[in-house]
Amino acid sequence: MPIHNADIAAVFEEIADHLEIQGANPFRIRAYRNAARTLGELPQEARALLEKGEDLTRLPGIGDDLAAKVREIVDTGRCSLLERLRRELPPAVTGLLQIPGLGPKRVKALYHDLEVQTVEQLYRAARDGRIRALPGFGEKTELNILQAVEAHVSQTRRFKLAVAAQYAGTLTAFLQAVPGVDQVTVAGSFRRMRETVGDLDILVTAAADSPVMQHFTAYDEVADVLSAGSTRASVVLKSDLQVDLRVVAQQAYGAALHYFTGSKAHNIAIRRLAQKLGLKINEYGVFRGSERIASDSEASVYKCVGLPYIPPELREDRGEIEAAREGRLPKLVELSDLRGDLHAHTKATDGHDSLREMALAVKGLGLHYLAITEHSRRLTVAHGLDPLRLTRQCDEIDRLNAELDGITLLKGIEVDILEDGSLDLPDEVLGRLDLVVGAVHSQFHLSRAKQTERILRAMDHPYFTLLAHPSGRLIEQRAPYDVDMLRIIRHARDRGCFLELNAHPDRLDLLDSHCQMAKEEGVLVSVNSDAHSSFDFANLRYGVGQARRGWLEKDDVLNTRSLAALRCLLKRTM
Ligand code: DGT
Ligand code: CA
Ligand code: CA
Repeated sequence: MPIHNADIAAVFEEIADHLEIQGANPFRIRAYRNAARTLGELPQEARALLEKGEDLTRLPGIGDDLAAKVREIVDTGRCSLLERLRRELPPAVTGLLQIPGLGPKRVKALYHDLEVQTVEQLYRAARDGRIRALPGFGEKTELNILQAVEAHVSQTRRFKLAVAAQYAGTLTAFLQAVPGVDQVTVAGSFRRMRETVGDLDILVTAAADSPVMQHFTAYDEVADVLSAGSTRASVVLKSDLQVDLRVVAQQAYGAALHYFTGSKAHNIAIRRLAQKLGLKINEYGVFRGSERIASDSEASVYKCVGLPYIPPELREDRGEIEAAREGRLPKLVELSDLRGDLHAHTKATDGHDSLREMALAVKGLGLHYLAITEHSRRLTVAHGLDPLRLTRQCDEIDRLNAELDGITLLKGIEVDILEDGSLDLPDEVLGRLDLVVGAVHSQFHLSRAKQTERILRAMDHPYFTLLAHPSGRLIEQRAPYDVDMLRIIRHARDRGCFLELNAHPDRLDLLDSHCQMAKEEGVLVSVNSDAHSSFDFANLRYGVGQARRGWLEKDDVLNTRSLAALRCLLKRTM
């Protein structure tokens, strides 16, 4: 069974949970959590890196011991440390840590004193009033636990796009190899590049006698078969990700692809259009009476309702149908339009690779420039730069630029925006750089008025160029901070600044709706990797996906500009 990064990350998280309940050394616990994060965020499969003979200790937070564990998991599908820990404490117990309000101490007490091992047992113990009697719990805690469990079970899990992409990649390759299979396409929210997906919807065209269904339900990673017929099946993978499979005839491929790509709201709007024209539309085709007038391609389906082809990322019933009808559909930006990247870190701070390694990685992708933007001194956890270390890095960049061909490093900084809107480094230091990326890394809970004012004041600095991850949200982890994004975008326009669309799969920030807002206000957006290692540039494709969902065209994106044009734009006009 192929091991994915998310599987390895899950092993490390579970080890950390066990250690936490045991009360182990906090540094050791953190090492596992960090390693889980590194693997979870890694765009390339660790399995593939090992096959290529890459040294995993080059990854952030992975030392010899953890690299050996990764190899053990990839090679054997098992981890002996985790198996030992599971013998000491049943694995479901660590799952209790997922319940808000339950830390390791409480989980340990619940297990030892009440023999609570699962969420269901926890629920019963709370309902029966057995928890309040435990030392350090009480009636109020018991009630909180009861409510937290109820909220927890009703929550449906969604997967980040980049994580789903790993499962989709191996599964589609597997299906593609089944005899008689022709096309394999992942449709649904995945194809629309939504930041998270609820499940995968896979469409297959195959010869009538192809054993694709049998192969699908017998796939190694399947944990549970929910349903299986001759043309459709649903399974749940061991990762908990559900996959719906549809097998269709080649001549109905376009209609089926359109139907299963969605969104549902878009489909309903298209169907309404068809009805007005006296047509019927479903997953098998477009029909006039009993005659099928279109079905083989998506374009043929759109043509029947008088529309040009609409790219999947736009299909959310957010004005794309009107735009298509009026010939105003955007020509969406593509990954190959990017000329450079304006946000990256090196091992001078919390990155993992050297300036040279980062430059060569970017050059290898066909990009022409890369801005090095380390954290500033305030961010001590990231070992942020003070003026002296920044100056030294600038000298090193000059030396490298003189030496390297075909790639230019730009001098930048990701400077902290302090609570009053001042910047974490003096103007004369910032003035020597090619660009200044400003970021909020603290005080996320200010009022809307204060948070907005803070960012506006930061943009007033003469050298401020680009606002990093403008909403501050972390997908499914941290809500955006409360700001008036329209005011920020308008201020950026007035001050000649730009907004970042951070391509990190946990961020994808600017949000798609704000991309549209920036475009309408005439503010350019920079799709940046925020790379902390040379592997991370692969995330740019998710940033471009989000930009496309935000209707952005090549001209709306700052880093599609040539280096010369970029330099002009970075020179503040005021
Ligand atoms: P997800 O999985 O929650 O991230 O979102 P989707 O969009 O992938 O939704 P899903 O998996 O429930 O269904 C896949 C596609 O199938 C959906 O985008 C459109 C189509 N579809 C599902 N249910 C309906 C329906 O009731 N009517 C129509 N017209 N289309 C539907
Ligand atoms: Ca889906
Ligand atoms: Ca589905």
